[in-house]
Amino acid sequence: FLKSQGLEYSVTIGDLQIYHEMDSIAGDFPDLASRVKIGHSFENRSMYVLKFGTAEGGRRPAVWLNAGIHSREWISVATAIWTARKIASDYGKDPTITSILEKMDIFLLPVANPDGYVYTQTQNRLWRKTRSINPGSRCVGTDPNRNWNASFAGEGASDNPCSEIYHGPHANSEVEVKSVVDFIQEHGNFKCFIDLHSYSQLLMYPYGYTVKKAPDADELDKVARRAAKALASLSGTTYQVGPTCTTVYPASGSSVDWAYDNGIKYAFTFELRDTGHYGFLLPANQIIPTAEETWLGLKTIMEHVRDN
Ligand code: ING
Ligand code: ZN
Repeated sequence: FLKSQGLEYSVTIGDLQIYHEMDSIAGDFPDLASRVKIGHSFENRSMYVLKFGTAEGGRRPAVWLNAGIHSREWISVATAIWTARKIASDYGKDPTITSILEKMDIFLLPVANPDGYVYTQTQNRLWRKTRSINPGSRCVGTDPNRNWNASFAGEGASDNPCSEIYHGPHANSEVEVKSVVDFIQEHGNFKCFIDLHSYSQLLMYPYGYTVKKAPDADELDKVARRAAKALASLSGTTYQVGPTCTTVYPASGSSVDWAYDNGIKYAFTFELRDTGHYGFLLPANQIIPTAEETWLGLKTIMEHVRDN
């Protein structure tokens, strides 16, 4: 997928090349990684997560890494799949990720919106939403980051199916969202939920649906600032840190607000590179640099989760 030093984005061969890379990681690290099907998309594509874990059975405390919920944000998907191989190959070598995996499992969903992702590669590079049909409208798709059961249909979401931030007919109407919700609830021991988006270089925590301060805002702010500092240490990329609502804009029905309100305290959103020069069309030669710096931020957060 990330060809010769990552100088190209994937060209889709068949349907989702990235699923082959997930298989390949699971095959290369059979004692650590496995590919798990958590459901399917509206157009019936499989939804796969990579599970990283060192314990036999049981439900260890777990981290959910989510990417590609908005299909045009390709750097999110690319960063996620790079991160997957990094986790697997650094286990047993890098003491930080090794100690994280001695206590916790990591579940990584690189393509949370597979139909949209394929559509951006074949029809419309800037498609954001799912590809579900809206009865009574010619417009297609729901914003999967407005569809979660967290102040659903509140501020910063639209009831117009033609809007880029259409919340959908009801919470969890999108099968892609419902699949993640069911998996996380069934598991019952997630401590951390991180959603990767682009672009703007922001690191945010709840809430998006209200300007009210989250009960854990002070702790989350401290962790996020430490993570942003670690991220910047690699090559100077600066991130702004704060609650979603006031750092970017009000938005209801988001994944991280749902996670937070359902007991997953460490809920963060990264808005990856850049700040708008290339925007969603970030050149491929920035994939590896983005993934490498983001990894330092992710590790900082997961270390904190490990110790708390
Ligand atoms: N930004 C996010 C969006 O869904 C966001 C911002 C983050 C909203 C977290 C709510 C919660 O609009 C992008 N670029 O998608
Ligand atoms: Zn997004």
